[in-house]
Amino acid sequence: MHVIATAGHVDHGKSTLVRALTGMEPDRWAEERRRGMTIDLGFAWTTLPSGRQLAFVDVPGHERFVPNMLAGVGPVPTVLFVVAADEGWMPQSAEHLAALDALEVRHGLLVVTRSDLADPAPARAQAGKEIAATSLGEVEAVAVSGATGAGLDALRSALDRLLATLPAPDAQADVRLWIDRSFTVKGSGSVVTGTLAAGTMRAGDQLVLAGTGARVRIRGLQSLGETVPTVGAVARVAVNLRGVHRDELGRGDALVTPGRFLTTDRLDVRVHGDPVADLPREALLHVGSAAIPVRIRPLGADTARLTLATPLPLRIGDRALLRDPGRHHVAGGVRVLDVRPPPLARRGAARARAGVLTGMDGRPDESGELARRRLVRRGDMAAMGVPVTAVPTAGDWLVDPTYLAELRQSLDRLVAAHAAAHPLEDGVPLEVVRHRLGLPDRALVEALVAAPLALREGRIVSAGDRLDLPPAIAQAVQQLAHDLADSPFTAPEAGRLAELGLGSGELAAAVRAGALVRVADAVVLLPGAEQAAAARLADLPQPFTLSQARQALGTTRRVAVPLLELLDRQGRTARLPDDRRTVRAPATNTS
Ligand SMILES: Nc1nc2c(ncn2[C@@H]2O[C@H](COP(=O)(O)OP(=O)(O)OP(=O)(O)O)[C@@H](O)[C@H]2O)c(=O)[nH]1
Ligand SMILES: [Mg+2]
Repeated sequence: MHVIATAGHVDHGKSTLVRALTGMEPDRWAEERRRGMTIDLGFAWTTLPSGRQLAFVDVPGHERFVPNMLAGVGPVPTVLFVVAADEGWMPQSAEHLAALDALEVRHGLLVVTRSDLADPAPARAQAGKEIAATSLGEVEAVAVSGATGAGLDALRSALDRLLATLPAPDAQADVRLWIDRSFTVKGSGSVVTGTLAAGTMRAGDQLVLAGTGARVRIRGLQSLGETVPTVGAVARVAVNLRGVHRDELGRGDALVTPGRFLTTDRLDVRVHGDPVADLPREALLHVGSAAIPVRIRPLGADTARLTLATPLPLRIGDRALLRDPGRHHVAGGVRVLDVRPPPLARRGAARARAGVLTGMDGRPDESGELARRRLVRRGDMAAMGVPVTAVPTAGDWLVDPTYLAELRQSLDRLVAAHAAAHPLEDGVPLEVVRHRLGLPDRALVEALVAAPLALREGRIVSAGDRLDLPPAIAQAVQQLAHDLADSPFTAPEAGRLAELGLGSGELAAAVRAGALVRVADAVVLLPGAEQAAAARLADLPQPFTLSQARQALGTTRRVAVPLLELLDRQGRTARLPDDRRTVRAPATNTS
């Protein structure tokens, strides 16, 4: 199925056209029919000659009802732009088009209606020119008469051609259904409707009502009047909900996949349109079916911080528009750059933030986001709209590699300073380190501990200091140290380990005690090997290949491959997209 929204000035024949195409009545209210004017959104659907189903969201053209119009087009990426032959381009033609442009709607058709009343050519020429200057670009135009039916077949064919060009929606996407209607059905309870732009909904699914965070369950689904078990985007859907009262539901709220969206009342955005300095301090933010009062704080020439009166489930890259309701003016299109921006409390923070925003374009950027945040939960990153490929350092914490290297250095210093200040204590308590490093989770501190540091009974110790190893193992390790004296990266082969009596249990004990470093399952080196390797690699021309690294370290692939991966994880080296690497931080404690 596809969904298309109408747009255009009042009385230009939008509803008449939808009626003629579908045989359904888009003006649902008695008052609308009495006044001959659309007030609120109307819904109708038809099957095109190709067999494609097409649903219409019919919007009002009167200037008083522009908010309703925006709730209709907000979630719908395709438009049927209507201009009457006998009136031509009018104020709400321009306002509707500005809104579509602000929302960056890219797909549509121009329909010149009422062409039985006047030559459609002038209206078509002007509207075509106006539309071509927007995100819609050049669109196909069809002249019709809703009164005589002339041109309707050509319009149906044009609609088929348009739908054939639309990008396929992502059926796996997280669901965010902006609610445009809610009502109660006797015996069934609460029902909401909306346009599903991406993803799939299934009866029985749990969703979250973004406004309250309440969990709700889909009791039943309808699409185009039929009860169905699942609906895939793009589609009109009616959702019968369990566990929620009608009063809690309304236009502008959204049903979202649990855990996959953050609601936010603070956004950093790029504004396309009026210069940011000329924007009013307060405006309405229209996004999806929502219209929320916002305060605007200019940051850069085209960036601003918005504070929303009500939080919304938004993601990086979302498009919205700012409207000055008093002036009937679309002030600008908005692209969301950040849904968890930092506070701007300190002097100079706003200017610094403007500088950061200059480099952001609303496209999800995993490494940039990680570098800016330094530390972020994987789930939060995904919920912000950034697909995650990085591997968590601990738990679900993602850590920026540069920051990770800094943390390791701080930890080294901290442990050394503590040992100097408290010579009789056995290492630093984990919690003290967590606090000093300002980390939110002990698991992160544990992940920082690498040889020659080790974790022992809740404290971080410098493993070289004390080896609580059974003498046999300690002796075997001594032998290994001797073996490795001249070529520290030629890890002992299985045969040599067996010879020394170092089975998997003994190796584990030695690793635990910090007497050995585990690089891979059966690959062990002496403490300090990572620092030493990083130091050697730093002498290579940067970046270097695996084979160059292997030669510099004087070892085999068996050791070099996992050792480099370990260095990557420790933030000592960074892997480039072409698989070459660079050394990141100056190696410390070179042994
Ligand atoms: N002669 C003629 N009249 C038309 C045609 N299309 C619409 N009309 C008339 O124009 C008037 C407005 O039509 P609507 O379809 O309600 O216009 P609309 O764009 O839906 O108006 P709003 O929803 O209020 O913005 C009605 O009286 C229609 O009968 C047409 O093709 N030819
Ligand atoms: Mg109408």
